[in-house]
Amino acid sequence: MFDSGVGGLSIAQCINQHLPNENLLYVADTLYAPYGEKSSEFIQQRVNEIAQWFIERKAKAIVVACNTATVNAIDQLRKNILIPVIGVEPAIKPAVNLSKNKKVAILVTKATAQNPRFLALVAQYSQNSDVIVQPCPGLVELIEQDKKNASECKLMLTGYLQPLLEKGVDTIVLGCTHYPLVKNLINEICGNSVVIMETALPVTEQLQRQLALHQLINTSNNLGTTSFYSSKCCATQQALFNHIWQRPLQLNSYP
Ligand code: DGN
Repeated sequence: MFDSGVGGLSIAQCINQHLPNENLLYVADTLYAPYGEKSSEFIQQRVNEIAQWFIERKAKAIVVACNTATVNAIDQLRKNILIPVIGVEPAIKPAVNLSKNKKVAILVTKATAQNPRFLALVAQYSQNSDVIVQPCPGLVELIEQDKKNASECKLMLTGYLQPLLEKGVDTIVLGCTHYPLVKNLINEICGNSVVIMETALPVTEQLQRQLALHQLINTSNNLGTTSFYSSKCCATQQALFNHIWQRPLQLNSYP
């Protein structure tokens, strides 16, 4: 599985919990982060390169643990490789179903907000509901700099969330895998009356279904390993990974 940075770790934790026997390889493409500010062509090139690296390591499935990479590159990736590819898609449908006043917001990166595939998905659910797309430029960068508890992060998030609260939004979808890492802050700003929706569990369940369908589930009782890689492997990255994973790990250099 991979992300442009540490965002996908929010999904890795869930996969580890539900599929503890599988071996996970996690790549953070931090050297090229944030993907949210890059062109579609550039993202596709990065995704192809990382997928190739996984295939060389005999991966049996790939999780694109990044909304930006999913909307920009998953279709071409699925055409090019034979193993199952699981992407992340914001939980708009469950959010619209859950919302009492049918006012839903989706927090995304700039690249996702401009992507036609994503906008088509939004349009699909906008008929009977008010679905507001809120890009959050700068937020991924702060999380990557380990500043999720800093006052500037709260200030930035308040700036993005306040207008949504004023519009009466009662359900917010986290449409970027980095954003669950600041979920506590989002909850604090929005209060208990707003429901926050993540995608880690649906992605994990989809991976589980795909592995079962292709008879790829590891049925041994041995606990799997998780290996972490970054295209910008350095002491700061190591500290960031340790902080988010909440226990010491060994960060390796990608490729
Ligand atoms: N974690 C990525 C996502 O889900 O879109 C965001 C990455 C980025 O590079 N902006």
